Amino acid sequence: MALGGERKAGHRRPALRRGIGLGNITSDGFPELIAVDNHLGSAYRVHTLDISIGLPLTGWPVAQTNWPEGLPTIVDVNNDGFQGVCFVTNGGELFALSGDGSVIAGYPKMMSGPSISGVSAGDIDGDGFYELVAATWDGFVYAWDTDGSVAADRCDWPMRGVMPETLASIVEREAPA
Ligand SMILES: [Ca+2]
Ligand SMILES: [Ca+2]
Ligand SMILES: [Ca+2]
Repeated sequence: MALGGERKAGHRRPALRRGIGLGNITSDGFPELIAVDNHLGSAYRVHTLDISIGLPLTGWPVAQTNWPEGLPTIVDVNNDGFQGVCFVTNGGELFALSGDGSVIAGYPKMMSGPSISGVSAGDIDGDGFYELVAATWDGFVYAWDTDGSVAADRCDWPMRGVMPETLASIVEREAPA
């Protein structure tokens, strides 16, 4: 699997140690794997891998100024029918990227300090729209409204507690030949 880049002596293993997300951010019927990558002393990136062809989507990986941290969450925050890639950074940002790698309008959201929590998505106030939730090192928990409507037939994907190796084996088994 090419996702996550090469491993260099003295560097932490990038990307997959922080977990990966799974979602169809292009709505072509085939899911992408999404991972954040924060090499020490190197580029900070967010990756996608289209598992139908085994290649990154056009426009990816997306470079970041700050370290992307925590697990990415894949959810349609602007209700255009396409899932977006949501993640936090050690610069106190919460980003939402569209399938072409561009930043979705209204993002990033800013927090008071670095965040390594990852992002959770859920309808925490029961209004039928997702909220995004993240926490900071300095002890705050943030929640933002989104325009993404919650529906029974949707399958947004906040990955939690799944070992990357386990998911990789599932994807390998299920991917089209
Ligand atoms: Ca896709
Ligand atoms: Ca969207
Ligand atoms: Ca809500």
